[in-house]
Amino acid sequence: MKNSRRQFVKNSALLIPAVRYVNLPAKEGSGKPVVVSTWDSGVIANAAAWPVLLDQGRAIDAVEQAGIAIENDINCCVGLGGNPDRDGYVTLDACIMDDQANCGSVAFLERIKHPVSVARKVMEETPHVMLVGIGAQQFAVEQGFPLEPQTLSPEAEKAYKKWLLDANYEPVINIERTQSKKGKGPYAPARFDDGSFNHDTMGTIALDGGGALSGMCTTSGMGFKMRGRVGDSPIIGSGLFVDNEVGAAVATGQGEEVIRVSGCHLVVELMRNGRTPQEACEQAVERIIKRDREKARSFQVAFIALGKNGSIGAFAVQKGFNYTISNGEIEGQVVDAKSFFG
Ligand code: SD4
Repeated sequence: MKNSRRQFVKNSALLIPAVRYVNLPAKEGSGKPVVVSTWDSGVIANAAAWPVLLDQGRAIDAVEQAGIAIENDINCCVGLGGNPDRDGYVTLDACIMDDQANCGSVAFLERIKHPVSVARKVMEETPHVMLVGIGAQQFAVEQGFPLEPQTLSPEAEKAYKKWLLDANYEPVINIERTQSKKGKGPYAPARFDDGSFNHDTMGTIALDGGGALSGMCTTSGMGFKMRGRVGDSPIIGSGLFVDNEVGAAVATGQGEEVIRVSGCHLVVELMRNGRTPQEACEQAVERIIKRDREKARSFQVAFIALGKNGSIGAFAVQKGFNYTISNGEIEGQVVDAKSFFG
């Protein structure tokens, strides 16, 4: 019985239609590449993406490089160095989308260093958009990604042990705390002295010289979350959306609040209806706040957006969100976003 089922599954797999990943040449664009990333740690992401664009590379390759760079940074909040869930496991979410609406995503992925690249493989090598959990891990290993040890980075371990002291389940993230910035680089430290995080997501959107837009989002998600919890970051339309006729947007902050309004799709649709990227980000944030203004005082959500013509917008619920721009005139410049409160 078991065997015949296995045979059935095997045969069905053969029936999966050929991969429908589309790879058309990008249309002629403004010729001026732009890359924008969330947060000041976007300096690391942009530094990896910008040379790809300068070299007349594709936006999709640039944003993937941005994700890889930040996932490599063990001191950052994103990737395997990130905070674990409340059971002590690091679980990662990521997605990627190109100018042809090709997209791929992974969620609840464990022990794989580069979820952004696995998401790209889902996009290019399968007929699907999203793989999760053990299935995503199995796919990653089949695609040649090494299975990393299930350990915490020393900083994450410190933070987890501290959290375990009272194990308070307070899923509120991204409210920026003011602490002297002791970071080594030009950007603020991803962790505070007590081991807690500033943020745990990196989103990058880019426009290449050929006029193609692409984006990616990668995260270890909310620190000390419930096991199995997935936020907005790997959900196309919530954490990221790209429409090459209009623009691209990526989100950070309390994922549940972004999902409720399909945040990034909303930003891009507002742009389609004539709003500038700045106005679109502001209106999407206002939509979130309108639902429950009092509750909105206790969480952070922020969007960045990039228009077809290279114009940039950003807006946040709370003060403290910043983002990083590279566009040929400025390279890796960190800008403070405007916010609804404060
Ligand atoms: C999530 N949006 O998992 C992510 C968290 C985040 O900076 O953006 N942190 O909900």
